[in-house]
Amino acid sequence: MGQAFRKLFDTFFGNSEMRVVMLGLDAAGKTTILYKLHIGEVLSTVPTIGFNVEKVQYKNVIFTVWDVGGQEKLRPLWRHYFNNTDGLIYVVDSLDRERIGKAKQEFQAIIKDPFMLNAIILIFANKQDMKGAMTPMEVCEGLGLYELKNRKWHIQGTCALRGDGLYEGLDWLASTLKEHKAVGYSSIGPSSF
Ligand SMILES: Nc1nc2c(ncn2[C@@H]2O[C@H](COP(=O)(O)OP(=O)(O)O)[C@@H](O)[C@H]2O)c(=O)[nH]1
Ligand SMILES: [Mg+2]
Repeated sequence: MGQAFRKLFDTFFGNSEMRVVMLGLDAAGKTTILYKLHIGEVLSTVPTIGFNVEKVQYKNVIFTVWDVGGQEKLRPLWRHYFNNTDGLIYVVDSLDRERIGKAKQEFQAIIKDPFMLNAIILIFANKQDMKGAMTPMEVCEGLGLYELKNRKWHIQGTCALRGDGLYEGLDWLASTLKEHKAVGYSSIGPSSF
């Protein structure tokens, strides 16, 4: 599977730097996804600012990953990582109906951040292998995606353990980012906020 991802990244990302941030509540499946991609060594660090950040880089594509939720005072510090984000991947544990409200609250705060206004949004409705999991459509409703205006987003059901859906989701992300770059989307952003 790693080879397939590398080929995808080579095809779409070329040599321009791409920054992708992957977020979600703890236990959503982010670390599992990062390892499943097999695109490089996952570096895990706890910067002095106090939250665990995982990072993997494949050529010019940089993924940074951390848990959100329950640490409002840390939010301003995220900006350091949001800056110049091209793509946001938001991972949801589709089995966790109890915390879908919390997942929504965090998601809405993230995408409204001025530094995130340019980012296209890929949602992984993860753990689709589990009986009783919310469907991608239910996750869509749970996060309030239908209310989003002027944002490019896409939802993909996944099973990170098996790798199902990951390629399809990243394929959308990569091809949409390429389109965006081609039309110079960066004219809308924090400066006009
Ligand atoms: N059944 C199932 N379990 C998963 C899936 N993805 C992740 N997990 C499990 O969920 C737990 C949390 O995953 P992890 O990647 O550590 O979540 P993170 O906190 O978002 O990084 C682990 O026990 C994983 O094995 C999935 O698609 N299906
Ligand atoms: Mg993790």
